[in-house]
Amino acid sequence: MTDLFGAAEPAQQGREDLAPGAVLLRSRALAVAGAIAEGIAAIAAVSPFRHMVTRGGFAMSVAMTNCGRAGWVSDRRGYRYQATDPETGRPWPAMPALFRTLARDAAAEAGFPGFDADVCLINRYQPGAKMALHQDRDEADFSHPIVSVSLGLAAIFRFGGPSRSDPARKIPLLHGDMVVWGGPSRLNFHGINALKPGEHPLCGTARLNLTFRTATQGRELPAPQA
Ligand code: MD6
Ligand code: FE
Repeated sequence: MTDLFGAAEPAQQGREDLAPGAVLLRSRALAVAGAIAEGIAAIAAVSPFRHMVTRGGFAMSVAMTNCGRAGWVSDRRGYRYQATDPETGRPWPAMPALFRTLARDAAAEAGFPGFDADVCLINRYQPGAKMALHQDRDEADFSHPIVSVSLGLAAIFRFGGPSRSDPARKIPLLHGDMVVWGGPSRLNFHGINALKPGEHPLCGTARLNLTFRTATQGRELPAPQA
């Protein structure tokens, strides 16, 4: 971004506590944003972005893929983690070492040492795409946090409490921002407002979001169904 005089505007840095256990790390992933985008492109070349359907049969506006030991999937049978990509019938692409290390280091900074992600869900938003208020509760063990990375266009993140009706804060998530949340905030409701159109030098018309989870530890994955 440039100001009136053409000088580069420094990206915001630093740490903000959003709630007990929930920490916003501004620009934490900025230095490796290009490498992450390359990693996503390589993953999507194997397991392409797709619009999954909900149990009710509606296509989600956000396009998704995964990497890691398992992937989050949704279809008419509901939500779950699955070791294979239902589109390809093959295992999800491996999680790049850079992804795992970034998630582990950010989690440690936020007060969750030893975070070892086995799943990375990758969300791609185009203008108008949104994520309804939800809880992340398909993981095996809520003692682990979730770590998120945002790239590309900015979006408004709504962060509420443990009940759907709790008031939600609105927080803009910008290119390179990370959020770590766990502990008392682990099951808080959250969502993303409809993406506004724009153009980003690295990501074009899109916003990308990665969420790292320890989803499968200590649990057998359901056998893939035909
Ligand atoms: C998004 N993120 O930012 C959607 N969930 O596009 C999430 O739903 C999310 O950012 C759990 C923890 C962090 C997140
Ligand atoms: Fe979520």
